[in-house]
Amino acid sequence: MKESFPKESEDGNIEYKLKIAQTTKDRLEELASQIRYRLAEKGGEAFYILGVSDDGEIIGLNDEEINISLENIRKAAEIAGAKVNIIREAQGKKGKILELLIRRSKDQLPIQISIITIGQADHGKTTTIGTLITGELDDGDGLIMEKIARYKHEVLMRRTSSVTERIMGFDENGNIVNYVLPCPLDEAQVYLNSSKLISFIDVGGHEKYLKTAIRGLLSHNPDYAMLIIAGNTGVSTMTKEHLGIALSLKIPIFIVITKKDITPNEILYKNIENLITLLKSPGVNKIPIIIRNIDDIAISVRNMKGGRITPIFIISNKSGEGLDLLRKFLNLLPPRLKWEKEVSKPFLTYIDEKFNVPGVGSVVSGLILQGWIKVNDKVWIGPFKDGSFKETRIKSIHAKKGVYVDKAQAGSSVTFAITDISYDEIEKGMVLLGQGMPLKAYREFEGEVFILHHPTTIRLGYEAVFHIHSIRETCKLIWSSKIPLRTGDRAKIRVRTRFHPIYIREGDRFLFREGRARGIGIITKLIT
Ligand SMILES: Nc1nc2c(ncn2[C@@H]2O[C@H](COP(=O)(O)OP(=O)(O)OP(=O)(O)O)[C@@H](O)[C@H]2O)c(=O)[nH]1
Ligand SMILES: [Mg+2]
Repeated sequence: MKESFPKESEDGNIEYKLKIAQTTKDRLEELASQIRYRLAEKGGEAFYILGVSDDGEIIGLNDEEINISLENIRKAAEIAGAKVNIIREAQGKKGKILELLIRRSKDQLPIQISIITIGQADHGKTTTIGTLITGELDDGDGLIMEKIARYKHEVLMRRTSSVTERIMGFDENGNIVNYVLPCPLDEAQVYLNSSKLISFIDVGGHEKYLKTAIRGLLSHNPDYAMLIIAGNTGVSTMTKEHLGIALSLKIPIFIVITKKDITPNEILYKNIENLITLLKSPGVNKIPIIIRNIDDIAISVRNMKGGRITPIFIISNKSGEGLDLLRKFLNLLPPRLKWEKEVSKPFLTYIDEKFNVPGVGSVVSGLILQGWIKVNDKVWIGPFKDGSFKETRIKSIHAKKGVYVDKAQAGSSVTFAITDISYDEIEKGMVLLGQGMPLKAYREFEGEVFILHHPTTIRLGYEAVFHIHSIRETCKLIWSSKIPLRTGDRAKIRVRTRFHPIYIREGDRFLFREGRARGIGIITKLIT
């Protein structure tokens, strides 16, 4: 093992153990409660390394010591309701080192990770998600995308236009649940049989669907972004556009290069070289690693949350080459966002889709950002044009297709059937609020902005569409600490919504766009 381990820290997600020799029942209980604590802290998974001392020294154990330690850690994990997976074996000074992943078992809520898939149209986003979740291969001519596309027009046009979520499940041993089901797309079965769920959010890469893609990025709070680049085409305008947005939202990225089967080697290498230059450039400042084996994966997953390490996978959806490493990586990828502390806050969900379901009525969906909710709870919906909110009731909660639940909490993407409101009254960007949330909408706010790109200059009176969660609202610049604003500028600004009051909080991120202009920022003050 070439890399050395950093010193163990209380809040890190790696635990070092030199060895766990013959143990008493009490010692096992103690180890089990430590595992339980680590799992609760880390969202259901933790890495353990056997054969390494507390301060990170790689010592190694002989076969007998390794076997006893492994057996003991397995027993303790079982007491804690978890399973041990061996990630890899390596050699230390005096013997073996074992790297382990301990994962909560499936009788508890699954560990959830959401990954937004970004990149230029036609580079293979939908196809890559499709081969990962079905285990089948593509024919290079749209086979897989046709299978998993959400709408008929998407199949006809060969282009994703919606924001679609698809789930891939791993069981406690790291096997892919989708592959053993009669139908790998059966979300209910995947949900019920998995210990860890990866939700892929697929967006359209065509420029025409950029605003939908931005809504996907802002309203789904993804843990990571998977940037897809076709090997034969390389980095394009929309690749840079999507990458820029993910970077400004501080979402860690990994890259999948597709179409290896139809790309001559010299073109592939040239395109990868250009990509690496882009990733290392000052504005991007990443550390790319081309993934060749399990060692590269083990190093990457331990550092993914930091956001600088950027793994690059090279695959073919047609021959299947490289997909196995990508699956292993996904199995080991840790959740990044901590939802635990949001659960105790009052309930809040931004509506990002609305439906009118015959026999059911108004149905809305969104990611629960705060709190928890149960069936029959009273909530408020709004704001309406006059800034008011209306009382409604949760009739039912849908966790994933076909799975009804009694309650749901922060971090889950769900669908609610609600009463006393018609489909036409509901708008995307409205919120559902629980007891304890202020029933107040705003027309003005202050924020700190960074201008990513503007072809000329921005002056007072400038108008652009602001995206905040699933809100999309034209706002006007009414004050700025710096006038005019140009590409690369940072400033304090005050804006006013043009048409509707909106529900916002201090600390919410916004992104604005108008033609080719882009800016990103954070709300610092709400103005009444
Ligand atoms: N030969 C080959 N073809 C691929 C591969 N991956 C995807 N394709 C093909 O590339 C085309 C585009 O794939 P999609 O998955 O629809 O691309 P997309 O990025 O989702 O495109 P948009 O939805 O428009 O943004 C399809 O015809 C796929 O069959 C691959 O690895 N090898
Ligand atoms: Mg697509």
